[in-house]
Amino acid sequence: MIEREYTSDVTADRSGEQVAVAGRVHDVRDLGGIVFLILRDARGELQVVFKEEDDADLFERVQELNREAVVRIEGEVTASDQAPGGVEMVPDSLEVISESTTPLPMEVSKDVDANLDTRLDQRFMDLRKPEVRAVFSLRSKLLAGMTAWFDEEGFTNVDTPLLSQAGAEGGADLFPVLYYDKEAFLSQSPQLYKQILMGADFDRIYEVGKAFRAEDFGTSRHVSEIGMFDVELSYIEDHDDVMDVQEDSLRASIEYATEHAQRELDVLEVDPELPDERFPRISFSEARSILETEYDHVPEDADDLDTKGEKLLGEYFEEQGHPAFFVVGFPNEKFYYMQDVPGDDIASRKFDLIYRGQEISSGGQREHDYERLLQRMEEDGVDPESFDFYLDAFEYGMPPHGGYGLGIDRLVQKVADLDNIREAILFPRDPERLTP
Ligand code: AMO
Repeated sequence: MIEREYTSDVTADRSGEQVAVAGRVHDVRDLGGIVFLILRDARGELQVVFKEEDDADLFERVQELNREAVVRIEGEVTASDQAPGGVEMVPDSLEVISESTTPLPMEVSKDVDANLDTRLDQRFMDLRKPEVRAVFSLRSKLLAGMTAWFDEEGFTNVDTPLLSQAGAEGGADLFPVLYYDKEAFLSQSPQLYKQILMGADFDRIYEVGKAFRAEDFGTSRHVSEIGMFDVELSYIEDHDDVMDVQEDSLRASIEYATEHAQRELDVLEVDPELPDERFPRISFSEARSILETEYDHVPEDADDLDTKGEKLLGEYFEEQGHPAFFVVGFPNEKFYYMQDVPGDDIASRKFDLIYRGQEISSGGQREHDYERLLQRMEEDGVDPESFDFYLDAFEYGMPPHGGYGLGIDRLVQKVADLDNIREAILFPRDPERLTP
């Protein structure tokens, strides 16, 4: 490894010590006879002061540097009241590791705003901004906290195929791919495989994977390649058991992030801490009636909540101190695999989790009865013959089970309080974007 310290470790109390730092030339300010170089590395910035009278050769070389060049500087730590963070460095040597061309395709400075398209076009440069990269360290910690919870609770981490012959949830949103001489599809959900694994006695599983949806939405909450945290568990009493898992794991994830990503949360100026009370669980009809009586809003589709409806309900519960809540029992649930129990006082055992005014996860109890599943498929116009590989797992005995899919990108978007889901994805894919 190249010998260096992070700028965040170069503190005023180390005044007088010799250190080496490496990173980018964030800025060079020439004040005539004195040049301030701001060096930026992965963890912060450090001011390095070059004086003509101290070393004319170094002074000349620093003036030739372009912003964003990669350098390594050795020198002495000096406490200084005028310097940012009360510390600066007086250099002994300057090594240019990699030059940068000028002009830059976009500014890395926090004070210069670029629109989202420009930022995504120049993503490598955009990601050099600490506040942009912070989103991804936060994302990493949220996932670490969540997977740690599932490992602790005895769930097995699985991988299901991304290439398949048939889609899990119907045809329209599938991306076809050429698979040798046949047509195959990118996975839109690991749904069918999660359930097959329940039929294979995996008991409790989770998968951190990808889902692909050829949806033609140009919204701030839809993308075509989705980060998905999928969960499935057996021997549940009903959908409430699944919601418990969803809530507890989300709490663990956010708690872990507040413990291990405090710096990132500070940079992003957000505080995702959840209240101690359990998330409210309201029925679909209660949700509709709150919208109608409190906001005079009636979503167009009688069987669903629209984006505006989710947002308004979010405001309603936020005011009562609940950033997250479940809506349970969607009528005419379109997925054949969801359980619809005759005589239930709710329409279906499907739930959505709404967090900060946006659906971030969806799941429920599944139909585990082979005959009823066949019937549901036929009612929905799904040809059971194309799903033999799935149905076989039911024919020979299937425990009651349920699960959910949590949209990781939406979770990160909401925790980091980002306007657009694309900001929560390193290289987002949408109908208009396939590069970089
Ligand atoms: P669903 O289709 O509701 O359910 O998806 C689950 C979650 O995935 C996220 N999501 C998306 N995020 C960004 N862009 C999209 N285009 C997009 N589509 C979905 C959302 C959503 O809540 N098989 C079921 C899950 C289950 O029941 O286990 C499913 O995929 O956060």
